[in-house]
Amino acid sequence: MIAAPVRRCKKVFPVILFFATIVIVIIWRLFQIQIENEIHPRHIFRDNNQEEYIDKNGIKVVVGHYVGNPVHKIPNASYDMINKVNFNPKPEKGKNGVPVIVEPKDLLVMQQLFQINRFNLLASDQIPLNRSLPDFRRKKCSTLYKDFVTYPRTSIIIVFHNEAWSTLLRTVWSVINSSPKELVEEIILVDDASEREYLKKSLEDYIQNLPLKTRILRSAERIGLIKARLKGAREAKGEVLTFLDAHCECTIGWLESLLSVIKADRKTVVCPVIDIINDETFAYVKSFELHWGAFNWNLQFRWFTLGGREIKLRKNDATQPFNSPTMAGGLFAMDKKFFYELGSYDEDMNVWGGENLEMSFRVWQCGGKIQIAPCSRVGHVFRKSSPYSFPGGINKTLFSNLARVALVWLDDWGNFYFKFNELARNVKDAQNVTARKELRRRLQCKSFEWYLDNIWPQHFFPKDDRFFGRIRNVGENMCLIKPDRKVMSNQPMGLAKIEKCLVRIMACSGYNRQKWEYDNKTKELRHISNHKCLDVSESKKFTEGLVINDCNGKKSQQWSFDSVLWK
Ligand SMILES: [Mn+2]
Repeated sequence: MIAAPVRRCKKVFPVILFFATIVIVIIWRLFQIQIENEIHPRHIFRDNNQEEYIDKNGIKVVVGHYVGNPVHKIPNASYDMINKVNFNPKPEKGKNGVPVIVEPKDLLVMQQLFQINRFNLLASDQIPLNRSLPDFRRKKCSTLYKDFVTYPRTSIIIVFHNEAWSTLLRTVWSVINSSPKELVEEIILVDDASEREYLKKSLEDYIQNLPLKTRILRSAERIGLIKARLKGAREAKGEVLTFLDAHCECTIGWLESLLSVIKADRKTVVCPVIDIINDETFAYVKSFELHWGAFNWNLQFRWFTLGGREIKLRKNDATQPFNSPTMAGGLFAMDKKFFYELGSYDEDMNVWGGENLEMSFRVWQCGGKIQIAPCSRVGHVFRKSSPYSFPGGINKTLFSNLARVALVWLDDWGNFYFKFNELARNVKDAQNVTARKELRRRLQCKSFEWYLDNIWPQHFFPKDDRFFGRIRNVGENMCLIKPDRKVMSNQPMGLAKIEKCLVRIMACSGYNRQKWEYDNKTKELRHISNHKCLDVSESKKFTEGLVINDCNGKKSQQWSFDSVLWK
């Protein structure tokens, strides 16, 4: 009598087990997707005359520039308002990086003050200069660098222009609090013609009594970030130059980790992982780790998911520094002699913009390396909008800088860039790059083709033996268009479309499931694994009318490849 239920149970059990497994797999997958979304935020370029890249959380991705709004451009701000220091710290505010919550009665003042620096100045002014911060490093990081006293000493160079008192000095105090004093030769503040009263004598007096030797270099005229950094570098006594933005907070271990890389190889330029200081709450937020710096073919700096080789290396030891094709440019350390051997900065570049790419290409092509040290974490206030004044006009200045990068370092791909970027093309002939080309020749730097093939082979780039152009549907006379949406790896993903034929630059990944073969005779585009043909959907109301069908030889399945000269 007992046998029957047991038998039934025996039958049912595998079924239950099967469904349970499926449920577990689904949950695990959803969890993974969530993690992936966390570490691969989407980056969007703001093109309303901004020079900033912002991810889907509204976080600024580019660092290395500073605020500089003249009084008359700040709405409702009086001279007194912007020149007054309202720093009034309360011990508990912002402790351990927690967000500051502003009381309702202060909201109006908060909004007013926000305009000055485009971050929550009221919140910043409530946080002590030496607040504690979370340690987001991997556990192993704290066991490394025991021999730090043998590392080269550094000068820390911070360029500022009209920076707020509390953010500037919290940057300085975070250096003091989180760096071994044996490693800091000095802190150099370079004032790029600030107008604020409190940044004059008061600042001078304040820095006299700091535990680390700190001095200020002043520029009477606005010289821009590049020339201001050069001014700081010239005066620096340390063996290593470490550049920081003026609204950063360094965390424990940040400096040892950077300097150990330079000790091991003086030709490596090393960057910290850049965490996020929220511009509204001043919360210290952990940022993604699995990104490296790169660029797109408009020569805009971008973060991309790490290359496969780097991911594999990180599986063995996630505390090891990893290569990065380019750097964001705001925060990095570099051997001082190497900085000059390699031609410091292009002094004919103005203000800022493109100098990080110029230096990145130069470093890689001329025998150095760029790395990110994951045990070094520095927070940076990312703003949603920049009140940045751009002497000389953004278009002329930024695109002249980028044209210089392309002319000196990009070889054939420089022509590719100019072909698709009119603003840079317009200012190209006005550039005299003789001295920089001579530098490249003297240093016997490698070609840009070498850089593309070796440093960032995952990137899409045209080459003489590769097709570059439009893929046109013969039946419809429309072209295959990449999806606009970018998810996960910052590469286009989603439904492809057919649209009117324009030249577009396409990116691709290289996975097998994305591979198609083209039949020159039948003009069919066949999928490698399922052998079906790319076809245009019959209902043409559907703008995203691409389907795959059994191959039938109809015109809607015929595609022609129209080459476009890329250089
Ligand atoms: Mn900044």
